[in-house]
Formats: sequence, structure tokens, C-alpha cells
Amino acid sequence: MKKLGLLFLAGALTIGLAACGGADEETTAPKQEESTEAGAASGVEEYTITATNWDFTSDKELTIKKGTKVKINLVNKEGMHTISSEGLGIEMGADKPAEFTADKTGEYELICSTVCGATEDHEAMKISLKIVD
Ligand SMILES: [Cu+2]
Repeated sequence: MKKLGLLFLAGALTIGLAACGGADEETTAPKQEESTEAGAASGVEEYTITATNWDFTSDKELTIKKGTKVKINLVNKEGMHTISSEGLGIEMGADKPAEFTADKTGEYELICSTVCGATEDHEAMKISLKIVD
């Protein structure tokens, strides 16, 4: 039984390493990237989500007013991650931002949709997005 556990762990580690293989060491001081709201001119609120192994380093709670046009960018600082939300019907990647209109109030979950490491690490990557009146 113990051996099996170790084997599983080794397997998980290998997957984890593969996911973040080639990731550059951060040589510059980490820059905090906050979600940014674009000017009202374009009528689109733009957010940027940053991902590392295995965390989202930008805001983990987004609150958006109903009726807002939203664009969400994903920046992978480390590893390969994608984001999806079943509730919102969106799927995005590093080179594929999500654009939608927040037309239904509620609380939605944005999750990492690429198995990017050990299950518990990967499943910890979540962002809550609230659409409010
Ligand atoms: Cu991930």
C-alpha cells in the first residue's frame, strides 16, 4: 500500500514537472498585476488573470456589474493553464481572451481547465466571478 502511494506521488510529480518544464525563473522583482478596468470609452471592462503553478496570482474574486461588456485575458507566468466557466460558457487560453457580456446575475466559477499538475494543486486554481445588479 505504501509503495503504491509513493508511485502515485512520483507520477504526480512527473506530471507537475512536465507542466512547468522550461518555466523561467523570475529574475525581476515580481510585479503585482491587478485586474485592470479599461476606460469607459471603449465600453469594455478588461481584466487580466495571471497564473502560476499552481495559483492565480491576480484577484481571486471579481465583481462585475450586470450588463457590462467584459474582456478577460489570461497570462501564464509559469506553467500552462487555461480557464473555463461552465456557467458563463467561456473557455480561454493565454492567446485566447474571453469576451462576453455579463448579462445574468449570479456567482460563477472560473477554473483551470488544463490538468496542470497533481489533482489537488490543479483543482485549487479557482476564481469566483460575481455578476451583480
Ligand atoms: Cu492550472
